[in-house]
Parts: sequence; C-alpha cells; structure tokens
Amino acid sequence: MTPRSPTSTAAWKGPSGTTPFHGPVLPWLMERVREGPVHFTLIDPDKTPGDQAGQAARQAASLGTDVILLGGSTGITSERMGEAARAVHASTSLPVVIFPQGPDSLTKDADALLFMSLLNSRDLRMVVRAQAATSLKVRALGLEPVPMGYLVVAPGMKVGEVGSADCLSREDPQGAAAWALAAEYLGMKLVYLEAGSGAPEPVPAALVRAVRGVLSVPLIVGGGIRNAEHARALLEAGAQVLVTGTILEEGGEGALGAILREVKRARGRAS
Ligand code: 1GP
Repeated sequence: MTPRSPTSTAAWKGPSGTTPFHGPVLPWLMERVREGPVHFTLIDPDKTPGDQAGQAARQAASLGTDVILLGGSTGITSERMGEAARAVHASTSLPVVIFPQGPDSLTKDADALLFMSLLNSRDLRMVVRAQAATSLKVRALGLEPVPMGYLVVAPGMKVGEVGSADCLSREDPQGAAAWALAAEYLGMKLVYLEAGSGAPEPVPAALVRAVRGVLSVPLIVGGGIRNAEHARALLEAGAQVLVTGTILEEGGEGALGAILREVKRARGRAS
C-alpha cells in the first residue's frame, strides 16, 4: 500500500464532520495539542470486535473523543485489527491508531501505529527487539509510525505483567520525571504514563505534574480514569492527552461524557 499522502489538517472537519481523516497523524496531533488537551478512546478488538468496535467508536465520537486507539494486551490478530479499523473508519471520521500488542496485530487499514518502546521493561523484546522485528512490516503496510516512550506506573495491571515492567513508583515524581525526560532525549515524540487498563486509581497527579514540568513533547496519561474528578485532576496537573478504555466497554457513556466535558472545558481555558 502507498503511504497516505500528507494533506492539510485544515481539510479535516473533526469528529462531527463527514470528511474522513487523512494522515499524517502526528503533525495533526501536535497542532491539536497546542490548542489544549485531547482525548483518545481505546477499543480492544478482541473484546469489542468488528461492527461493535464501529458502534463504540461512533458513540465516543458523538461524545467528542478525538482519536480511536485500537489495542489490548492479548488475543488480537491482524484480521481482528483490520475488521475493527475498517468498521471504525466506516462509522466515524476520526483517526484510527494502532496501540500494538505485537507484530501480529497490525493492519494497513489504520492511519498510524504507536511505535512504542516499553522503556521500563526488563524484557528487551518490549524495549526494542519486537520493534526491530516489526519495522519493515510497518513500512510495507504504509502505516505511519509514531515514536512513543511508554512508561508503566504501578500497579501496571495486565500490561505491567505481560510487559515485564519494573513499574514506576507512585510515590516518586522525580523518578518518573527522569524516565520521561530520558524518553524525550532518546527522540520519542510522545510520552505515555500508563497505570494499566482497569487500574483502581489513575496515575497520581503529582507524578503527572513532575513529568510535565520537564517534558516538551506531549504527555499522554491513561489507566483507571473513570470519572470527571479523575480527569480534572490529571488535566490540572498537565496531562495533554487522556486515554480511557474500560468505561466505554462497561457501558459508561455517562462517565465518558463527563470526562469529555472536562477535556472540552480545559481546551476552552487553553484557547
Ligand atoms: C490502557 O490506559 C488505557 O492502556 C486505558 O485504561 O481501560 O482503565 O480506561 P482504562
């Protein structure tokens, strides 16, 4: 497949428009983050396959999410990923970005791929070997790779376990800042602080504040964000992208709507 040609981001009409998204995703995201915080909805094509993923994405788009992330920790084939990506594209005009489980979960039908390194893993496969095994395939598929430093914070949940993470301490903001800055100095374009999907509590605001204090690249925060209070605390601490997955999976459109109102309010204050 030919890589999608870079087009003006101004041509894209956003979630409620009818114009399908055309990449590249990273410059669009950088521009959008400059105007204030944004929200990503994570859909797991294993638990929410095909058309169901399309329906979930439509719902999230109607509430104001900015990007659909497709991913999960286990069980995703490239067929499942492809079906979900096509269904989301058919249902919304949002960018579709793969949050990869591994080399076998890629599809050409997404707009981009978080080309990420789980920096605080003990397993070199998670840090760089899987990426080396995947890079030529990413190129052949025409997927836009978005370099991202991925840092798992305690408790880490499933991703902490399968990723063999030495989780960052919730009580050590300076330690988290040091890891995040190392990610930026290594050339990562985004840094993601992840408490793990389904975490009982999100990443502490103090960690987010410390990381944001040293970082120039956009800071993504996810895991355990369930209500408006969580969202507000993280946004006030400096999170630029909030990621939620579980609440929509569990039918919490009300909670997702409340989180998205906080994101919108913060965008209003920023502009
Ligand atoms: C997982 O951070 C995301 O990578 C989403 O977490 O499912 O807890 O919203 P939740």
